[in-house]
Amino acid sequence: MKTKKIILLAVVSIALMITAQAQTSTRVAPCGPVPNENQLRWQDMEMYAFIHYSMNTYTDEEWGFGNEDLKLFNPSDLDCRQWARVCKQAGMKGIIFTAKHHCGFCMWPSAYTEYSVKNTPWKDGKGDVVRELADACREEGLEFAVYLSPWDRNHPEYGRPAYVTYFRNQLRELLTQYGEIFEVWFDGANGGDGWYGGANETRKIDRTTYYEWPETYRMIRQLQPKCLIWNDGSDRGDLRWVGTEAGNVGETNWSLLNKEGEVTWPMLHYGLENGDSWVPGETNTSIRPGWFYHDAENEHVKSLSKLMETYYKSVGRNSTLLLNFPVAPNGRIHPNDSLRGIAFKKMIDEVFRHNLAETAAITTDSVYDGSAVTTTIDFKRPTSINRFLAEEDIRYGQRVRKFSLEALVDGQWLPLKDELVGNGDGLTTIGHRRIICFPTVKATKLRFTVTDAKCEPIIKKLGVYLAPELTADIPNSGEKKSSGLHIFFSSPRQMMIDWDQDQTITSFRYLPPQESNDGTITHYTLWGSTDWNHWTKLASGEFSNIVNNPIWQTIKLTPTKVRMLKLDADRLATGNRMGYGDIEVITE
Ligand code: FUL
Repeated sequence: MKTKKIILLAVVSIALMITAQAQTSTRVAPCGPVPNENQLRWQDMEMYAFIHYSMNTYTDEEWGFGNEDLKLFNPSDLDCRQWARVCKQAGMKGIIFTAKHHCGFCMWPSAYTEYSVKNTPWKDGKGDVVRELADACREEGLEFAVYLSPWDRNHPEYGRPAYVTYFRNQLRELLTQYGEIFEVWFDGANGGDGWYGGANETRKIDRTTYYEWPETYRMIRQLQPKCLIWNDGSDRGDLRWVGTEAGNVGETNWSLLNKEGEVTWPMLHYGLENGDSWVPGETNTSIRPGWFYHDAENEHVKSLSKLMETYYKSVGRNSTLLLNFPVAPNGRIHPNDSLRGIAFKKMIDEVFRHNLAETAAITTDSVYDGSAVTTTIDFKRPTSINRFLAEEDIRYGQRVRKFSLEALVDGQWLPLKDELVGNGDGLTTIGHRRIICFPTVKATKLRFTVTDAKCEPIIKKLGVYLAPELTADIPNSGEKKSSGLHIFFSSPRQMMIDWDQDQTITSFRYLPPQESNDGTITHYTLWGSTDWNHWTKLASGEFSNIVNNPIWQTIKLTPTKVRMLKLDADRLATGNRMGYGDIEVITE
């Protein structure tokens, strides 16, 4: 009999298709290029934040010209701890900060230029945003990293050799004065024109030679041996851009490139199946349309469903997700962004909380015969599922080229495909993690077959999940009392409100939906918090007679200081999703 039963103790982190030879990990031979220690650690971070904050925040621009007035930088309420807390709550493991963007303005008091925070009114020139953020990250247990733009539209010497020395001097400051740096980000953008110390002209550089990267790389390796280099210009770094800022890498995503030679767009987006070097893709995108904050985008923060799609198309495709949170002119992350980020993390946790494969019976072909190996997950009874997850042990290389997925529904095997992929079934490559989304099926069994691999596959984890339906985005609340509140639904039965500053609240008022009873809350619990971590129950009870008489309901409270509120709909009149006509919060 070809199929042999293997009992899996816990599917989470169990190597499934390992032959006798592979079972002693020390004897497993790598298959092609493999990640180094730094790349392995980085891949496990999975999600980390970008923070874009600079002069552009005050000029409402995406790229500064390099002559922006230093007086513009004077935030009233700059709070790096708030940034770090928000990022942590949003599931980010670290922060990459724009220490210097293309305008050349330095967010730290560099000794090599006058164009920095030291000549601004903020803290009378005594401030250092890089220091404050590095400290805040450490307090929150986050890693810290810097974006240092090679293109500098302020510097008079840009385009000439003296600037390259200046750039390295700045990098040395950042790598020696702010503790451990997990990544350096060297943006390749260069529009040519700039202020350049008053020359106000166009300067062209040869991006393959001008910055003399090999010398800079040597310095980074020496000063910060654990630091990863991201560089989308010329010399290959440790990581690669995925060729788009939209938030997706190719569904086929090899973590390989060639050491030498040109990197074309398809190579960035899909990697190179037979590349000679391990250069994994990092997917970078912003939580709102721009990288920098613009008032006009406050209602265009990405929806929860868009963020989840981004997660599946980055972390779920063997990449990491670098998600940008812009800082507003007051020096804080806007509540619309923080609410969405936090709801995003909550949703990821919810989707992956219950691995249905853990309680299923799993059988697998005991030996890879060179062509295919099948694992069958038997749920024993019809079970609703819509997500499949597989992880290779990438320490031994990225091996799987192609697989198939079939569900046994009503006695028939149905082929499944990745619904987020337009062309083909999307069942190609696995790498660190591959997540396949498909419409909910009620399956008794699921069959996962590796149909093509470079070497014997080493799968270290399998998961099957039922993701909840996503909530609708914030309805436009028009002229209602709630229109001034930052409201977000973090689940169909939970509403969150964030003020981003302490409020002493005395009552909470709820108007049920006026058109029907659908979504009307009959029983509630109201929670308050000042830090997203600790929630205090403020009240719970029923909205009496709300179905027959759908009028404003008032919850009276002893005056309490909160920054955010959470309203749980413990029971609804009808329907599965809480609704409201209006909300009002009375503060002191
Ligand atoms: C781009 C830059 O030009 C943008 O301003 C932003 O920093 C983004 C992350 O990279 O290439």
